Amino acid sequence: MGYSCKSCKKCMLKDNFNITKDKDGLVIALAGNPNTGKSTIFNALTGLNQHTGNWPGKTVLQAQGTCIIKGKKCTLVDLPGTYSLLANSIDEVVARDFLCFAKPDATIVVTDATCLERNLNLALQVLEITDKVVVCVNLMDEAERKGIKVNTDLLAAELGVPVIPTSARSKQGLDELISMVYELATGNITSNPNPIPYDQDLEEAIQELQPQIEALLKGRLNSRWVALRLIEGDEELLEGIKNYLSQEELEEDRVEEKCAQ
Ligand SMILES: Nc1nc2c(ncn2[C@@H]2O[C@H](COP(=O)(O)OP(=O)(O)O)[C@@H](O)[C@H]2O)c(=O)[nH]1
Ligand SMILES: [Mg+2]
Repeated sequence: MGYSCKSCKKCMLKDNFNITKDKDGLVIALAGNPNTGKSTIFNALTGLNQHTGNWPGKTVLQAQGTCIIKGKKCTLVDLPGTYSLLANSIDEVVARDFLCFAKPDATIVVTDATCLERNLNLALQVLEITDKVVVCVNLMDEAERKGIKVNTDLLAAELGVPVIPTSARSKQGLDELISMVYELATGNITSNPNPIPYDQDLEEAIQELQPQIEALLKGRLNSRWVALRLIEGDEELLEGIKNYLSQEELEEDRVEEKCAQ
């Protein structure tokens, strides 16, 4: 058994999520509704460099793989397909916990161009957790066949994050997708998601809770999103905070250099 520190990202990913990452590598998550083409994109990008197993302690299939983007080794994680991140099912808990606690360097939300409205529900939920998101509008070939036009520039402006159209089965748009993911993951470009406004009562409750949450979590999770979950009475999230954020991590900044691995 090698030495494992609690506070470095590499050990955190290995111990809690069974994800292997190079010290200078990037971690990219793929989220999306079922049947949007997540696995097609994952396979196209990772080829044979992938392996499957289970998420630690869960009977949910885990797929991770690696690829090189602009010379950097990237670990891609194909999250379970979900319609929401409200922890209604074990799949949703797995996807939510990974986005929230593993903090991937970027997340691709794969959507279906033929039924974008339904898919944007999940995209908006991911955007409440992290701003490092590229929305991939996949199945553009199917949309075209059905006479559906998607204005991806307008969608990007509305969401405040990059939007890339793809037809993953024929690998169209995948170069643009990974290029954008790389720029976002390395901080060369920044996104600016527009916060979703709620009713006045809810906004007032959020304003009251958010500063207290921020003082406790010190930016480790999006405090507006945590406030919303607490108002909702999400016990699962409190469990997750207890499980994944060690006291040490809550009290001091992560010191990656300390880790001997
Ligand atoms: N026409 C078309 N089919 C696609 C595209 N991307 C994926 N598919 C197909 O859609 C189905 C679901 O894809 P899959 O990658 O398994 O979706 P997942 O459930 O999100 O992982 C498969 O039959 C794919 O071949 C695309 O861009 N165009
Ligand atoms: Mg799949």
